[in-house]
Amino acid sequence: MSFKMHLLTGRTVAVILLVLLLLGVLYSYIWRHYRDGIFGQEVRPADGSSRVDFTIVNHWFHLVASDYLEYQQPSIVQGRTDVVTVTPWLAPIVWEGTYNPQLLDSIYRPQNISIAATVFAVGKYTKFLRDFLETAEQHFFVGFKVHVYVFTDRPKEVHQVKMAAGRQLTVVPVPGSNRWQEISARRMELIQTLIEEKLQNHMDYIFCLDVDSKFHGRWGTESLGALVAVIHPGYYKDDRSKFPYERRHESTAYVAPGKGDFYYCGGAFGGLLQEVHRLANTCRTNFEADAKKGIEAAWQEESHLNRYMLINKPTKVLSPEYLWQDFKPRNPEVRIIRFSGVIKNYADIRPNV
Ligand code: 5GW
Ligand code: MN
Repeated sequence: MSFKMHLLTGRTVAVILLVLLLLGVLYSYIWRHYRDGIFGQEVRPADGSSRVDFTIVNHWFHLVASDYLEYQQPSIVQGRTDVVTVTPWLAPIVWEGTYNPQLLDSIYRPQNISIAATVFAVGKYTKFLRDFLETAEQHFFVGFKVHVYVFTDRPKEVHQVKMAAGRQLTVVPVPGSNRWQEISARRMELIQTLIEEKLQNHMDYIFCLDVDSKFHGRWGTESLGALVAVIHPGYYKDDRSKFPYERRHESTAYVAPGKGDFYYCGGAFGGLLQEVHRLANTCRTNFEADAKKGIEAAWQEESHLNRYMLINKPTKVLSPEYLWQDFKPRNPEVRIIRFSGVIKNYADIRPNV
């Protein structure tokens, strides 16, 4: 009896020791990551001095500027007065003249950030790819690591575009469809799975863009944020009662009268991977819940996006400079058009539904 007890105790002690050892390994592993993530990794000057210049932390919380860059003094009393440059929840609204591109690039370049972009070209929409891709080379995060993902049912029609070093393109084959509802619903789902299966741990930011558009001016580091939305060019001077939100209670995209900040466009949004993943997942779930009840929101995923952004406030808002429409004359407060939807012949490109 006592011998048996002794044996049991011995084995128990061994198990406890093993568990403690495993916990120790786990603890030090977690702690190392936690410490680097929270307190950062100290970076000392190359001259061997003991001075700590800065610490690399989770990059989106900490902006490190170069000591050597000279730039114009920012003013605290003068700036643009013809437009609003901050939301009531204190997110910047990005307009030309509110930021210094050289300063921003010098902050983000050492962080070696990478940006994914998704674009869908299903059916005849492949004809927009060439201009989209070529102008992206000229204006979209020039000098940064960019990975463009083209989702298409016609991979053979993807134009070979010469891309600069550090930039690449991946074609993802998807089934074709004649129903816009299906293409639209799948967009969010494909973005979600792309983040889960391909981008997690490889990319920092993602932007999801319409293909029927071209870049005309810089779209760069000034657009970075956790959750980024673009103001729709068609409604930015309108009263919220005129916004084309989904107005039926039965829809999960419903926005009540008297609510709403801005009307955002479905043709461009982005942010940190984690944030866009959450957005895509939420919009897709709601889209599917609506579909089960036979409801299609007024402007499909754009309606769901607007509902999402009403509750989950974007941390950065891009002005209509970031998605204009070619058929619209440029308004004076829009000093530069950076990205714009081309004029399209609907009968020519859209499937007959
Ligand atoms: C769009 C409308 C009706 C039927 C089909 C489509 C469609 C959209 C399509 O056949 N193929 C396709 O790739 N799309 C993708 O969805 C494109 O990336 C397109 O830019 C995006 C949104 O559709 P748009 O650009 O026609 O919508 P608007 O509101 O910008 O005119
Ligand atoms: Mn479009």
